[in-house]
Amino acid sequence: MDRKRKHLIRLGAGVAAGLGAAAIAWTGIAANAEPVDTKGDFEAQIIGGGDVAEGQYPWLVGLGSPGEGTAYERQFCGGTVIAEDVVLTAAHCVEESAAADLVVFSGAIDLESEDVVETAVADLHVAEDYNDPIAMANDWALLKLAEPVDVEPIALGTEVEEFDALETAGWGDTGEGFPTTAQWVEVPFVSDADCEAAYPDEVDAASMLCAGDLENGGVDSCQGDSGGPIMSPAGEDQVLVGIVSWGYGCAEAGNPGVYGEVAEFDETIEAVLAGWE
Ligand code: 4AZ
Repeated sequence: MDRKRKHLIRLGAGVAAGLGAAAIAWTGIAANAEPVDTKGDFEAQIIGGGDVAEGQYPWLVGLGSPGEGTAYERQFCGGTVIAEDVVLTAAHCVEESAAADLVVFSGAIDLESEDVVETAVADLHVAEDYNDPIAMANDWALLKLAEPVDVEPIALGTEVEEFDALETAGWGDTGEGFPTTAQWVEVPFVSDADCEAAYPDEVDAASMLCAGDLENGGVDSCQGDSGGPIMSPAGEDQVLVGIVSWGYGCAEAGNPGVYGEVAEFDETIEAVLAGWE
């Protein structure tokens, strides 16, 4: 429970001010705090998933605070390695931070493992149009690392596409607390029209995409997964399609997860990267 409080404080302090829909996301799972169990076989993980295998998503990293304690104790968001010394995360994870307030954890899916590599952040770029035209629009930020990490980067999605299902992963709330080993889950793709119907006036379809089981709930990203990846399905080359951003509760039927849509800002990201070279 301590850990949950820590996350709420950390994220709440950064972003609570006046963000309407988004603020509701940080209240945790469902209002009743019961796991959503519509199929009778619910196993709480990310929400509804399972352990990430070592090497499954090499680019998945944790974002945390520098200082004492294990990576597990300091992690508060996810991130994705998109170049050997660049991590893409959510603007709402870092907008109140300076680079010196941030570290990146790579190299192990278990944040209590001795193999975790901690890397300092040298520079930070928050999307200039974050929260424009509406709250949580363009929810992305880039971290320039103080040194490269030994991690395979993932390519950015460059085309706005429809999918059947996507995969998301992170160390966020499973419904039964925060796991030390990253979790992943397959989430059905939700069309812009269905997402706008779920969250009237709160979806910027240009910079957000949605995923979740609208009918049944049960699978989702959740608090602590923010900033981490949502990816096209495994098999061929995976692509980073989105960034965990917000939602009402987690894994509730009718309330899909909302993600920053990478294909909308991939060119702006490339321009920032070019400026950092
Ligand atoms: C959060 O608070 C959060 N169900 C992340 C994802 C979702 C909700 C909340 C989507 O970081």
